Amino acid sequence: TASYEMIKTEKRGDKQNVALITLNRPKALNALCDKLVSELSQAVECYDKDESVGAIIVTGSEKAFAAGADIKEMLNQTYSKNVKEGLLEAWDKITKCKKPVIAAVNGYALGGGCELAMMCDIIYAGDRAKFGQPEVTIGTIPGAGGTQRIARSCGKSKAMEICLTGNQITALEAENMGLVSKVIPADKLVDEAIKLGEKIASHSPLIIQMCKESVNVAFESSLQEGLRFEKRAFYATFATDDRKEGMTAFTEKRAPNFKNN
Ligand code: CO8
Repeated sequence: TASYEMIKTEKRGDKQNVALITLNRPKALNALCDKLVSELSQAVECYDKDESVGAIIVTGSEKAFAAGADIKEMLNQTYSKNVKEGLLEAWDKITKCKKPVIAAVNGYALGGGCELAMMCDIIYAGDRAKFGQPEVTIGTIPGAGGTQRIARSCGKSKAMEICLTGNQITALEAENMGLVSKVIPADKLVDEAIKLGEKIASHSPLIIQMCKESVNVAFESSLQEGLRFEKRAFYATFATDDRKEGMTAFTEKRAPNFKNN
């Protein structure tokens, strides 16, 4: 197993089928420097390939999920270097994961930290979590999806207000606007996220992958195109053993035994 400096990785849950990745750069409130992001995307990629893992959780500390991209690292960056080197390009890798990724957010999720949470499939928030896109306060704008993903999940007015003011919003506000699916007492957050991961992992990983892919199409296409994609994927589940097993188990009044096939 890889050894990491800025993240911790472990398998959790009764069946050890939920991967837990903990961002661990406490001195900088998990600011997402190159090394942290590269370790994170490496861990995600690794668990994506690990057949024993059915869901992946990304979390931080009680104080900070992540306080953004590393401002000190970006300080002397130039436009031409950004273009030539593709500043912070590695971030996108996390969105390529085929398995469900759950963000368990305690404390600050600001700037790139908020964007990282939004790259995940589901966000659970601790009750004292704070979300925001403060880039404008330091003379730049969100660059890892903030302006786009908030607009899509919460609409124009909320996206504009969050991105143009840089104000932080509470976990409850984030839940009310649909950014977060559940708010949980801070000390229970990771356990609840693991339970969610276990629930997801109890289904056929193959079918879960198809389902995740289908939901994601909703953000990238017209309704008609999305519905067409969904229908094709739904039909395709009938080419799997797990679809047969799931429906057979239902009619036989027993639990399904999925084989990931
Ligand atoms: N980058 C680097 N270091 C940071 C960052 C950061 N984003 N955030 C905190 N730190 C460091 C501080 O510098 C400090 O270090 P030191 O002790 O060496 O001075 C340490 O973490 C602790 O921070 P504070 O003392 O500030 O802690 P407080 O509890 O007083 O405040 C805050 C907490 C409110 C979170 C505060 O730290 C803060 O405002 N941080 C910056 C938040 C921010 O502006 N984030 C946005 C950054 S820009 C961005 O994310 C752009 C994303 C673009 C991605 C593009 C991808 C393609």
